[in-house]
Amino acid sequence: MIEVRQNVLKRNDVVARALRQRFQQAGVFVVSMVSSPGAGKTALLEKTLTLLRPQFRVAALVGDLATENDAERLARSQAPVKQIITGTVCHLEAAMIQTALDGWNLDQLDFLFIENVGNLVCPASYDLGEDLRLVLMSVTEGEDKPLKYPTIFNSADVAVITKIDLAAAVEFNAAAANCSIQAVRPGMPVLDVSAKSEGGMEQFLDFLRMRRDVARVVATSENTGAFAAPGN
Ligand SMILES: Nc1nc2c(ncn2[C@@H]2O[C@H](COP(=O)(O)OP(=O)(O)OP(=O)(O)O)[C@@H](O)[C@H]2O)c(=O)[nH]1
Ligand SMILES: [Mg+2]
Repeated sequence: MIEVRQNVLKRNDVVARALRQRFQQAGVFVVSMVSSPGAGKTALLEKTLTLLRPQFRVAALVGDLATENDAERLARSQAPVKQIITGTVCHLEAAMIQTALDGWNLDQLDFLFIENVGNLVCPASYDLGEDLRLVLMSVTEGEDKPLKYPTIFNSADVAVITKIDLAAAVEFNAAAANCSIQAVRPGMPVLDVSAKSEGGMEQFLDFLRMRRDVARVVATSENTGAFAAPGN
């Protein structure tokens, strides 16, 4: 049983590595989102696609066990969107991303977003070739979630606290949440957003733009020894 699982993960890593190389060659910055069901991935992503679209070429893949609901919501942003239906599988795998990208020209994209299946356990083990993994945690879930699900927080680069418009109503303790995050992953950047009120959205988008700029500079210097100018 352990051997089978190790083989599956190894196979996933091989595909993820090939994807990462492909993304880098195409110059597309790939951001994935993981969280518990209902933490606000689709709401944040719809807002993000809508606000980035005037300046950047954006697209999204979204995974769910069933329904095209999220793809339909994201398509309201006018960005290209594809739903990945996983059936009984509780996470996305690199091979699913590879298949879903069939027919898409990555050279034509600046940002590709991947919304994972809502689950705080399974997605942690599967690299999708992304540049940046965001773990979302809504103010209604309780401040101790990072302590209870450390692996997913450890697999992510940034923690995003969502639904901050509800923080006062649920007596959310931001200091305690930050303590839980830092206990599991010291130094992890934490951003606060509300897709509803748009509080924190500008800082969130600035962060994404800045990380894309940094990735481009690093990629260019690795490839040529020269530096790319930051910006669009
Ligand atoms: N008040 C408030 N509600 C929000 C916010 N973001 C999302 N919601 C609500 O939370 C619920 C779940 O949001 P979704 O965006 O569907 O969450 P999700 O993480 O994509 O859910 P799954 O894909 O099912 O895992 C919906 O009723 C949203 O309207 C927010 O910033 N503030
Ligand atoms: Mg969703």
